[in-house]
Amino acid sequence: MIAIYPGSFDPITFGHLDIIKRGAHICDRVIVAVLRNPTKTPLFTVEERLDQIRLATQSLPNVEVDSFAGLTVTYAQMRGATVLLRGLRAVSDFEMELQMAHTNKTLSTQLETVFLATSNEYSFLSSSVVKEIARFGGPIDHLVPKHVAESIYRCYAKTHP
Ligand code: COD
Repeated sequence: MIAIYPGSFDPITFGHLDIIKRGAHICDRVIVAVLRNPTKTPLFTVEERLDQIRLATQSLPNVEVDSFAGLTVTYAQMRGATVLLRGLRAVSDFEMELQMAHTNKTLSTQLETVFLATSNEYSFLSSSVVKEIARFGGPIDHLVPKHVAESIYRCYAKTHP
């Protein structure tokens, strides 16, 4: 069973990594897929995010990291994925995630969205929260891998030296 785990991952957090590890435990292969979204202004380029995720998942042999543009279902079909992995943190995620799952189901009946509930310790964690803390010089080492934390601080040092 091949699963695709699509997202922005700007940047990858321990919450994302928890979903990837648990997904890799129940699926034969997990493809972490970074959306190339020209309408957003991310902190990191797609290439930087790919490098960050590859380094963070290098010990997981059945995890692959890739990028895509366009519809998630089209990319999933192209890669032969039958599962679309998503993480759920709180009720606030649910409405949006359910809408996305229903939309994707109308686009492809072959692809099943599978939700993994967040691990308790990451239920508050998002890429935005990490960036917000880092922007004001707070600690983020417990929220993202070390190499990601270093890149975030480097970014903010450039914009707010
Ligand atoms: N614990 C558990 N899960 C988490 C945590 C955490 N702490 N943090 C994030 N997650 C989960 C999110 O809930 C999500 O499921 C996943 O990790 C990725 O999160 P993000 O924020 O990096 O990525 P999103 O949600 O912005 O990604 C959105 C997509 C890129 C998947 C979506 O916009 C998309 O599919 N776009 C392509 C166009 C398309 O196909 N549109 C039709 C579908 S609406």
